[in-house]
Amino acid sequence: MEIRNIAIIAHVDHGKTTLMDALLKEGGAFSEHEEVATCVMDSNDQERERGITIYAKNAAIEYKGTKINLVDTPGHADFGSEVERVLKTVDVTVLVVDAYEGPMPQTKFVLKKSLEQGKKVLVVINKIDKPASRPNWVVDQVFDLFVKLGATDEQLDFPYLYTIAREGIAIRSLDDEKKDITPLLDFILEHVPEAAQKKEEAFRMQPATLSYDNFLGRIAVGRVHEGTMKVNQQVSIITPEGQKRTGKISKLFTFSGLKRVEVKEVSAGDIVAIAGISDIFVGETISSSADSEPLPAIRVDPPSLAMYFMVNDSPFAGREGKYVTSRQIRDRLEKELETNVGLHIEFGENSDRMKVLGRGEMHLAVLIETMRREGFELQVSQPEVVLRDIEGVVHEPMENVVVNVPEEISGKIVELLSKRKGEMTNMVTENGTTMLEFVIPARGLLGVRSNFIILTKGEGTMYSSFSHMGPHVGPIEKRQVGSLISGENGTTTAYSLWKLQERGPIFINAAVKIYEGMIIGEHNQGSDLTVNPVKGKQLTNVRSSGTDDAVNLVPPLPVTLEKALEYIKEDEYVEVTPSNIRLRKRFLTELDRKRNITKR
Ligand SMILES: Nc1nc2c(ncn2[C@@H]2O[C@H](COP(=O)(O)OP(=O)(O)OP(=O)(O)O)[C@@H](O)[C@H]2O)c(=O)[nH]1
Ligand SMILES: [Mg+2]
Repeated sequence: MEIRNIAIIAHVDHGKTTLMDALLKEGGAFSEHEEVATCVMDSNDQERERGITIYAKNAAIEYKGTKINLVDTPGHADFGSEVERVLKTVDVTVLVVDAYEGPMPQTKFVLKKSLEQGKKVLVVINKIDKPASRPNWVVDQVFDLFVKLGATDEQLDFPYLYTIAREGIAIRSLDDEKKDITPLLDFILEHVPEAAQKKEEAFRMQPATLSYDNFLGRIAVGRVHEGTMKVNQQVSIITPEGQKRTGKISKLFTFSGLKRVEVKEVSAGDIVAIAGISDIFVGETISSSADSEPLPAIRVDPPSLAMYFMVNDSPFAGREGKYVTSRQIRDRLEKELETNVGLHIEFGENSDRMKVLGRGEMHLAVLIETMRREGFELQVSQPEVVLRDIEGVVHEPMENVVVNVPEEISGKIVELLSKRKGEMTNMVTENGTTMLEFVIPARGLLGVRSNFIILTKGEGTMYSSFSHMGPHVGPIEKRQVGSLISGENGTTTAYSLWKLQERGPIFINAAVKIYEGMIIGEHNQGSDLTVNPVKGKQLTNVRSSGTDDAVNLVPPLPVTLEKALEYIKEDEYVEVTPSNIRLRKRFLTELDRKRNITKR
């Protein structure tokens, strides 16, 4: 059967996974009466909860006698290198762009990667049902972006169509009848070349992503570039540098609908999954002949953010987690390294502390959350941007940021980002909404999101994506508030929290067990303050009015994992257990903190 291979790429939320739903439905991936959830490809728990795609995933449909391999990719910037890798497995990318928002930072990032790899790009303008949609304007913007990114004349001549992915509708021109998704499928058949089926040559396949299966072990997913391969065959594995080893293939799969289907043989052109090679890694070449040339290396972006994972040593250590020792944490991280390609770990000498390096806050937060759900308990330090020495000069990652906010608060946002060494590169106001573009050190963005949400009262959007490595810009002021720190062990009382809440937002409820050195809230005076949240109301303190004894507690500010990671300073830790996220000072007593002030 003829095969076509495409990847769907876009900025976060522009509708890739929803479009996959529509294609899968039309392509017969579900039986007639099957109840299908939305965004079925987002099958991981955290993907469903966060409403975003984290891992690139494969699926395949059949349309008019042709097999179409589809790869859904994540739009969030932290998972951008995943996109870059899977592009190697397809011939054409489908760039989805929101019909109102137009190109956003990650649109630029993924388009750039596609163009650099010489891919043909088809453009889908999605969400044309949005009342404020402006599809023609978006097409123009996309064209300008192609030009800016140095597209070839051939790439510039990109075909496009319009969709309402959520309703399963595609149309070639805006006044076409809105019927179904088939115009998109025909469009794909028309513009995506048949995958070359070079079956006579020696077998070569290059893993682009890895997954882990309890029964099968490590599974490599990638495209067969040439030749054919049968189960149980001996193969050579060749590293990009040309080193060789041997292995045996135990199982072979191709994709059909959402499923992996076991097959006896695979051949060139198809995207397949291979089990049996326990030490296989992304970018290596699996070949039937030891004499084969390795396929061109796949670049894996170096990590940009680091934090320490530590054994929990708070006074509450070991109470809530199932796995708490450094051995257990270490083993778990080693297992993670097998498949989490963008992750690096420096195990170091001190076995209670491991430096974990990833692609961004979300990348590391997803890992911590996964571990916590598995029963792990640990403690993590403030995330720090990874600096790099380039020709003797310290460089740091710079990000492109695009902000959309109500016009009247744009000034405040400019102030916020400028203070963090952001440079404004563009500002456009239209219909009361201001779009601001900045180039800003990634360091400056750490912790900015919660400020942004407060300033905009949730009415703005802010997206960022890696731009380049630039010379270090010097110190950046972080948060201007200090922490309210408990000076006592005990149980919080409503009365004391009520007294404390005028000093800043409180993170915890009444009747919660706390320890000395635990952070219970923010101090709005900009400095750390040790307080007593366990004090009860003194019985002798009789009120003259004698009436109202009830205290009015403001509900505590919920501390999620991401919020906690954004919040902490260099002398603070996040304590993560299956049931709680706590914030704490590194040094628990006030005396120790004073003594160690210079050691930070
Ligand atoms: N109005 C409208 N909303 C849509 C349309 N297509 C998708 N959406 C909505 O847009 C949101 C994001 O859709 P997703 O398909 O998850 O976006 P995505 O590109 O896969 O996002 P990431 O995987 O996080 O990068 C969802 O709430 C969808 O329901 C559309 O055609 N019209
Ligand atoms: Mg998605």
